[in-house]
Amino acid sequence: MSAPYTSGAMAGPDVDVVVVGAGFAGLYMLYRLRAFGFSAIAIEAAEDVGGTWYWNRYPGARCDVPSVDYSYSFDPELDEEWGWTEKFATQPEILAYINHVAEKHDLRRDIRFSTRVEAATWDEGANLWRVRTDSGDEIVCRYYVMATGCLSVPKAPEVEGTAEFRGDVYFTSSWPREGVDFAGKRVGVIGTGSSGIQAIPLIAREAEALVVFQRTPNFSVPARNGAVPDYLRLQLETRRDEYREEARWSRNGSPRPLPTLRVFDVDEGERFRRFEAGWHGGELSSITASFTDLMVDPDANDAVSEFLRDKIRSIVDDPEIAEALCPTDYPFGTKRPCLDTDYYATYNRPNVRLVDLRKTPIDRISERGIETQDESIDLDVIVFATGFDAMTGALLSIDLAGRGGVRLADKWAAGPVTYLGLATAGFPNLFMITGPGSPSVLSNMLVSIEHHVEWIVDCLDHLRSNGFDVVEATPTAEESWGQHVNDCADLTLFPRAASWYMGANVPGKPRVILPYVGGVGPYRKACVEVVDRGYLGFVLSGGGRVHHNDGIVRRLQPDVAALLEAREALNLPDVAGAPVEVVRAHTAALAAGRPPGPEVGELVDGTLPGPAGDLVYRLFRPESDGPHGVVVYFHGGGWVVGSHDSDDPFCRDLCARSDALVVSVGYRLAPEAPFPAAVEDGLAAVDWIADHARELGGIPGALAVCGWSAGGNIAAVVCRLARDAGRPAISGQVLLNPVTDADMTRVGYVENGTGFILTADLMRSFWDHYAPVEDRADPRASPLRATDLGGLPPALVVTCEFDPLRDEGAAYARALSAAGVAARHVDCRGQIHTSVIAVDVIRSAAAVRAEVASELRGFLSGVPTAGLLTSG
Ligand code: N01
Repeated sequence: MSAPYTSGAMAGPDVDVVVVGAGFAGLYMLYRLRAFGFSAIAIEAAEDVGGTWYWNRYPGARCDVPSVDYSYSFDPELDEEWGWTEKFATQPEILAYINHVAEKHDLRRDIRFSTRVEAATWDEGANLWRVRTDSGDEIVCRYYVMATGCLSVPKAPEVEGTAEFRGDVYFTSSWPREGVDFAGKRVGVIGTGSSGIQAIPLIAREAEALVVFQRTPNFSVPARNGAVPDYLRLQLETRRDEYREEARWSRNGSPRPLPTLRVFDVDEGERFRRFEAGWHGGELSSITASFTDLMVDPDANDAVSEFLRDKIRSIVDDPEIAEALCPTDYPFGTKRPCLDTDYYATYNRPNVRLVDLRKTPIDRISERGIETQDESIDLDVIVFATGFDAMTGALLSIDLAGRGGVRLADKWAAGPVTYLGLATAGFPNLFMITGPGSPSVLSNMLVSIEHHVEWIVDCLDHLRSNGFDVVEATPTAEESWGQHVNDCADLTLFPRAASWYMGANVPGKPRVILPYVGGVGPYRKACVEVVDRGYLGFVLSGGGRVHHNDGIVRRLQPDVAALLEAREALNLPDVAGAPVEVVRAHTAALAAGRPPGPEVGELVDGTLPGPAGDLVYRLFRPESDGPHGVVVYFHGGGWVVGSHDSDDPFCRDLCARSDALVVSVGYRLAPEAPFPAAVEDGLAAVDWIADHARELGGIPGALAVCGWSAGGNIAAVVCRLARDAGRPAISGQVLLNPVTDADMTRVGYVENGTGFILTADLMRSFWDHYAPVEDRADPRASPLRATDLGGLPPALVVTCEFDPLRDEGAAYARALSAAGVAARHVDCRGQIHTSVIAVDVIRSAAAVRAEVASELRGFLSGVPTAGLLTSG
């Protein structure tokens, strides 16, 4: 071990870095620290290396990520000298591999085995960590790294009476080294997660009788284990470096082709064929990645869940047992699915019995066995496969005190708060490997471990070379990262399950999403960006200097970011300033591929008289019986592009959600029909629709207007014109990202003028087509310039954070309020100009779509919820 480096602190540390844990993470951490000239000690509770693979020795224990992927990539020689005997290696083989690595790199000499870290305290005066072990030692270090694993602290079994049982009790999470002989024994297994599902078939083969106590059935797919298949072996043999690099940027840490189709893009036959291929694929990703939307769309998930339930029914002979084994109360994939060998078929054995704890819960364990509400089951052995206090258990099992003596357990009382899953504010120089808020358990752990180790050591190296010795995440950075982690999860079905991913398996544990669901590649990109932007979100200090680089690395909603990235990859032409035909053709081409939006009761196209000829409209009728309130809708497109059907998906969505008749009006477009043609058409349309409400199926008098972008401008202006004309009566206005002013110098334009689809240049060209400069101050063009906004219908104004029009929309909401109009303003965090209308593309805007619909319902029923000027 080299001597600790110091940068002027008074009393030096014993060692640069203390690493807790000597599993895959701790070992690589030691190796890497040494390679960079840092002194380090690893402290490990077990007698030897291996971490989770040291303890989890139960029969059937294997990794269910192919071992070719679930192996270190940092040392290319390892791939040459170590040959995996199976696609999914057994626990002994994985442990042998870990031992091989420890020996090859002489890592044991810096590990204190059979020692447990009990507490660690940040010494603010010295800028050092004081780490206390169960042997009474204190080790003083500059940096402190928790390589403690995500699934290393078993959760309490929560079954009364275990101590009274006269037979043997085992936990899959800490299996005896010498193994267990089940021959001639009556065995009970509690738990059917990955551990149970791996152990049950093997115990069944040995035991005289096996009773499985199942609380929640799990989805499992055949592992089809065997020799390492060519498709994996050849990757390492022929293109190792590329393959390893692809893993680092992949979705889950194992590079596989990504799907492009959604479940309902294909017919039933093709759907079945793809699910079937997934079932036979022999990897979890074969099924989870059979379509793009399994983890986001409940209907898509239902389809695969039912397919898998049918598989269970086809394997298990007894229909009642099969049904009990079928998961029904959570979406597939939201509780960790398993790969198995003969799991379901095991229930066809005469010596195996399933007890469904949902029907007959366990009362207690007695000296003879397990007592359920219905019976006493005599047993010789009880195996607990009941899982772990995942992701936070190990971190909180150590008494950690940071700045000001604040305890990590107190800081995390409502759930873990981290920056990138690597650091947490108030705990300087503390790093977590694969901590909560990083992809960790949703990824191939080896890829995530290597990523974190390398990031941390690079960070320490950066500090050292720049004369710093303290690094700490800022509260803003970690709060916004937490927001991003939740935003990602909220786009998926994960929050719907009572899973350990959500902390739900441990009584009293806060229910929050623990891993980052946004994917390994996108996560790595964020980490790279943080470094490239000068350790954004961190304070670096030392040698009398402080580098305070507060900031937020991910502000866009994840689906918005993905959309923008996809557009960038398409290298679309910039149409700002192009001839209108080009802009129209471009817009129509982009619209052609979008999802259609929900089903509605009926679509009717018609015409209505406008001031200069007929105007085309499209009516969207709800499925429910009418008559309905009426919403007159004005499409967007800068007064230049679009038509009565150009916002079809949004109109359908609005109709379905609000249960209102939506009439989308095609008004005249500029430059052929410049200002004020569009607003004149708008007023005429509203007037005609109000007069013909009954024929259209509407409720006379129940009429609101809604418009997006330039359509929002028309809706706003029409309300004023109607007020002045004394007709028609409009009961509410919903203005979505409205154009309200020709002034393009507001901050929104400066901040969001490029890169977010609607650009400042495009908006400028729209204004140039629509209205000559001298007309733009006219309140019929710029309603914000009106001095008489009183007496207008109640309003909901929606703006988006990354929209050039954001500030003029907000200003209009304020102006309405100031004029005494009941106006509510909702600003959508992380959204762009097109988000609200991008139905089924920007799912994160579904909440605001629901809010719009609910506001319209209120307007139409005469009970507006508008009243306060608020930001949401
Ligand atoms: O634990 P689990 P695990 N009474 O939490 C049940 C990884 N891993 O050790 O769902 C009755 O998944 C509990 O029921 P419920 C992998 O990431 C990987 O199996 O809470 N039952 C559940 O059925 C995995 O997800 C590999 O209702 C009780 C089971 O016990 C993670 O580790 C292998 C109960 C616990 O399942 C954890 O897996 C093994 C009670 N009081 C593990 N308490 C591979 O790579 C809990 N249960 C293959």
